[in-house]
Amino acid sequence: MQFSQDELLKAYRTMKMIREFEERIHLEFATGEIPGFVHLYAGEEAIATGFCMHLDDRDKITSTHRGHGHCLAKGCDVYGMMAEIYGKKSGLCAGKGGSMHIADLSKGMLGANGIVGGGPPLACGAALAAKTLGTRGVAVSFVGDGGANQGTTLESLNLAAIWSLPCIFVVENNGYAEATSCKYAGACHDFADRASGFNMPGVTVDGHDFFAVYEVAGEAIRRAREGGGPTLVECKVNRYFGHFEGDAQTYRAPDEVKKIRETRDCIRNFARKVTSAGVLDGAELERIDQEVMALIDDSVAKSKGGPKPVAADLLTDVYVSY
Ligand SMILES: Cc1ncc(C[n+]2csc(CCOP(=O)(O)OP(=O)(O)O)c2C)c(N)n1
Ligand SMILES: [Mg+2]
Repeated sequence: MQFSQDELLKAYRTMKMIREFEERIHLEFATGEIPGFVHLYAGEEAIATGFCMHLDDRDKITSTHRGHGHCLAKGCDVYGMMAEIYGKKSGLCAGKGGSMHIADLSKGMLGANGIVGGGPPLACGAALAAKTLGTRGVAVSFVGDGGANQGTTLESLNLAAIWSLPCIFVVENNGYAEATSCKYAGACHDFADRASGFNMPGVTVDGHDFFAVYEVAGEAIRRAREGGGPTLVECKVNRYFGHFEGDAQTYRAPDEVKKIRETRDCIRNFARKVTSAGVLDGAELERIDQEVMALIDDSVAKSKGGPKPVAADLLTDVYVSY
């Protein structure tokens, strides 16, 4: 294995943090205490983790409406995120954004995004800035299969190619855009095939396999940093929960998710691989599980008890001065 123990522990911790964060929000949302809409990333953890492990604070990411996993993997604070989702003043956006608008520019997290296909043009801008300033930074744009069919994404692929931008487009193809199958909605079923139309490399990877994602991500990010231009990566994956919390999911076979959880789960397969190779032992992973659960418990308790923004906060953070 090419990984140090610390790297493996970091990968496991990040995936576990995302999973438990989402499982907990699934339970808490049902109580009615969380305002607004929530879209959960559970099942797709290996993608955000495999990409963001190659990035640092000078690198930027853009996200989607299903953004919690991207935020956590890019280093956003768990307490700030949880409070934001609860609409509380201590949230990363002072409780004024909620689940779909979590951002932390200090971490290079340019924002979850309620506009499907809204991220790729922002990533082109971030990549153009990095190229112009010579920072060797890159921009990674996560986009869904539905978002990949938006004109904004196709225009961004073209722009990134003609300007040879350090930009990586990551299509998280979870098979559905809301309730619509991507087989129904798309003329082309393998998004990576589109890359040749934009004269850039296109790669397909199993989005449940952390090790495979990490390798593909590393190659694309290295190429971008070295001035080799953009890459389109398609990750085939499945989401464990509905499109949004409350979705009855009548468009899915009843045991569709159960089978995937049993056989293709990214965290379970990661744990099996590293323990059977003898590089980590089960006790180390259990210690991380407990640490993650304690952090999430505490962040939920603090978020529930925290103050909400007041009316006077309404007109702050509206304009930015440079
Ligand atoms: C421009 C725009 N059109 C439509 C919507 C409504 N909408 C929200 S999520 C979604 C589906 C997105 O599917 P996909 O990109 O595959 O992401 P996933 O939910 O599967 O992660 C749609 C159509 C929107 N938010 N923005
Ligand atoms: Mg989708």
